[in-house]
Amino acid sequence: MPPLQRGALPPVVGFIDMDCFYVAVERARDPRLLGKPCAVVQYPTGQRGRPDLRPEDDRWRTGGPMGGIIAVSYEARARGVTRQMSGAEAKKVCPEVILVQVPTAFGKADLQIYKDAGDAVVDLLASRCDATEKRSVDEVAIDITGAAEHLLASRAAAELGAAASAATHLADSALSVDAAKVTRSSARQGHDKQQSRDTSELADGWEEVLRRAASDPVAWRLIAGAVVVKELRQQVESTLGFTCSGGVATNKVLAKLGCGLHKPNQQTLLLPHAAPVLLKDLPLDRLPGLGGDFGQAVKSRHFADFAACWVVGLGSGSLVGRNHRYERFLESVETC
Ligand code: TTP
Repeated sequence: MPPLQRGALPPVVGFIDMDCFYVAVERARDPRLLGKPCAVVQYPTGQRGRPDLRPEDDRWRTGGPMGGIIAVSYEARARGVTRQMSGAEAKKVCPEVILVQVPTAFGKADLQIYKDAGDAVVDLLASRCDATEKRSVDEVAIDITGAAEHLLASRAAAELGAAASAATHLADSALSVDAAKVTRSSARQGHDKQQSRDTSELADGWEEVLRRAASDPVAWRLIAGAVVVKELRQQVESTLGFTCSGGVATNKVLAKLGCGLHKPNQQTLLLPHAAPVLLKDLPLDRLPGLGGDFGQAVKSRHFADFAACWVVGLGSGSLVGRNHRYERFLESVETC
C-alpha cells in the first residue's frame, strides 16, 4: 500500500441516503409492514374537526379521505405504486398495498417521528466520522477521512480490497453508467432499475481498480472509505433497523451522485478517474442545483460538458457549510 500523506490528499467523503425512509420508520414501529407493499400517505387537508392521529394510534387507511402518497416501499414500487399517486390510485394498481397515514397534531401533519429517526441516524454516524452534515430528513454527508486512514493503518490491504469489492459498485461500471442515465425525477418516483443486485455483478472492474490503487494513495483511501461506509450502514441497520444506501468520493456532490446510483441497500464508490465516464451522459438534474427549469436552461445552452468538468474538479472544502465554488459556478451560468 502506498504511504499516507495526511493533509496533502483530498478528503474521503461519504453520503448516506435512507431507503424509503418514512416507510422504514413505520416498519420499525410496526413489524407487520415488513416485506409488504406499503406506502405512507399525507393527512387529508380540508378535514377540520377530525380527531388527531397520534403515532401510536391505528393509522392504516383502507378508504375514505386520504392525502397523496409521500413514501413508497420497494415492494410497492415493483407493483407500480409511485409517489405521485393518490391512495385510491395506488389501491387500483396494487390492491394489497397497505397505506399508513402520517400522524397529526393540532390538525396538521406531525412529522416528529421521522425527524427523530433521522436524528438518531446522524448521531450514530457521528460516532465514527470527522464531521456530519445533515442534508435532509434522511440524507447525511459524512467526512470519513480519519476512519478511512485508521483502517488503512490497522488492516491488511488485501482484506480491505476484498471487503470493499464485495460490497461496493464502481461508478463507471456498465451497470452504474446505465443507472446514471435515469433522470433524478424518475429516480425519485422509484424507477424500475432500482432493485437489489446479485453481488456477482459487483465484480465488474474491481480487479483493475485494486491493481491500479497499489500505486495510488487517493484511490486506496477511498477504497478504505467504502469499507467504512459498509460498516456504518450495517451498524445503522443492526442498531436502528433502517437500511440505507451509500456513496463514497472526494467531495459531497460526487458522493451523493454515487449514492443515488444503486438503491436500495447498496453502495457505490466514485473514484476520480470514473467521474468523467459517469458524467458524460448524466442527466443534469441529478446534480444539486441543476434540477427543474434552471437545469433545462443550462442544458439548452450546451453547458453540460462544462458543468461536468467543473464538478469533477471540485474540492469539498469544509464538509460542513456551503460549497462556494459550486455556488459560484451556478451563479456564473445563471448570468450568462
Ligand atoms: P426521499 O429520500 O426522496 O425518498 P425515500 O427515502 O422515500 O425513498 P428512496 O429510497 O428512493 O430514497 O425522501 C425521504 C422522505 O421524505 C420520504 O420517505 C418521505 C419524505 N418526502 C415527502 O414527505 N415529500 C416528498 O415530496 C418527498 C420527495 C419526500
